[in-house]
Amino acid sequence: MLVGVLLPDTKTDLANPLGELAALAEAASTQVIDSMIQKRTSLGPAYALGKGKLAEMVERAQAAEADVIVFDNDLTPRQIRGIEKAAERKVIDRSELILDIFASHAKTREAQLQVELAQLEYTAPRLRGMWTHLERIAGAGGATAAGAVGGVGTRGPGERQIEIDRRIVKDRITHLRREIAKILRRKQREVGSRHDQFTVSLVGYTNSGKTTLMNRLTGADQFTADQPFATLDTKTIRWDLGDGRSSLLSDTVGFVRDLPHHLVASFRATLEEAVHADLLLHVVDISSPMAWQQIEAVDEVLTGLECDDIPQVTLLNKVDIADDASMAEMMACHRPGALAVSALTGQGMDRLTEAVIDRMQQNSVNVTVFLPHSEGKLLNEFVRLAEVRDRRYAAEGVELDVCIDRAQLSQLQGRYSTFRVTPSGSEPSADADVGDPA
Ligand SMILES: Nc1nc2c(ncn2[C@@H]2O[C@H](COP(=O)(O)OP(=O)(O)OP(=O)(O)O)[C@@H](O)[C@H]2O)c(=O)[nH]1
Ligand SMILES: [Mg+2]
Repeated sequence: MLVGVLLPDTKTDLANPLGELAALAEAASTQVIDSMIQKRTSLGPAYALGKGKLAEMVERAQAAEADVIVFDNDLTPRQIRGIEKAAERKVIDRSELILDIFASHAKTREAQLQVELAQLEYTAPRLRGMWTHLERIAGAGGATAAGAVGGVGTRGPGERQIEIDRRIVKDRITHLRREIAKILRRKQREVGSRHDQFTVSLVGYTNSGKTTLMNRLTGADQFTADQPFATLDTKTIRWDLGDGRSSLLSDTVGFVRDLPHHLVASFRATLEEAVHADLLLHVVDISSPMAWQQIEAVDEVLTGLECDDIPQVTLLNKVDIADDASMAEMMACHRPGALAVSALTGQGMDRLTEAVIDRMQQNSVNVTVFLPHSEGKLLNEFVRLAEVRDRRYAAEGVELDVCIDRAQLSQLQGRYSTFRVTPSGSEPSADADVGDPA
């Protein structure tokens, strides 16, 4: 059973306020049998809902034989406890539901570790609540958890159990943080090693069509589905832009409004590609009546990740099924350079490729290239296309410090595989002899 408290600042679709929650619940393999909403100015401290609505909810949950009640809001341990007691049913909040989907969709070790950390961090502060709850239930008739006699409301077995659990959770969190830090360092090295290539990252609200677009552009065959959080890992694939030019294209985990912040923090390694991209393609599902709010939710997460200053092209995806033309017009007005596309039909792909090449051309890099002496033709190309700032001759070849636009560097790399590129200012290669240009 779904329950939503509509607060004045809740950014939901008023025509279908629990639509997104229902999709999330389905992705968590539950079946929705009833739903209700209440408008309030704030969440009640004890039950979130008002007394009358709470009674109605309990009655409906019992009549429908709901196993679990899912709130669209994030609740405090006290609220969860209060509602569980009143309804005699398990209650979970929005963040727990999202964490649950992530946990069930996580396939790689990286994703699994990250979800586990986010789950433990979200649960840890709630442990006391959980145990006092169990202890109270036990005290009401059943045996106590450890079979021991509880003190007069203090330091009962539940209390001791909380301490043990806290320590276990704390140790596990420390271990997970260490493992994830290792993954992050590996990722940073990996992403750093691509400094000479133009990198584009798909970002956007979950289910907006990022993976479908990646498949369309690169010919990949990544899993797509009409459900939230189908993708939880980052995949980076070479994208052929024509004329020998190419860039790297990354697809990553989607965002949702009010994403639990522990989750974003733990998925930092997965988002590494996006954070260091030269260009972000912000994929928007323009057929959704919530497109505008979804853009804002994505921008918010990007700001939190400190990548709001990376150049962005907004892609108004799913134009093939968008029936509200005024929405697309409004978007195009507020997001200059926005392109209408359809990952499904292929509409707008040419203009998208052009826009990316345009960006590449505006983006020069300072690099050092090492050319074997046999590549006289390539040397001429660099002299013609790049600004050569220094050259050093060595026994095997010549080293050039150049400023060149990414598109051209990418094209040369596509045509000649024989030269080495390093960022300017890094260690010069051992055999390069600094001397006068001949
Ligand atoms: N009609 C239409 N459907 C699309 C288009 N692009 C994607 N879809 C559908 O939208 C659904 C979601 O697509 P995905 O590519 O999985 O979306 P995503 O952004 O990768 O989603 P997550 O990985 O779950 O965050 C799928 O059912 C796609 O077939 C489009 O241009 N038009
Ligand atoms: Mg996807």
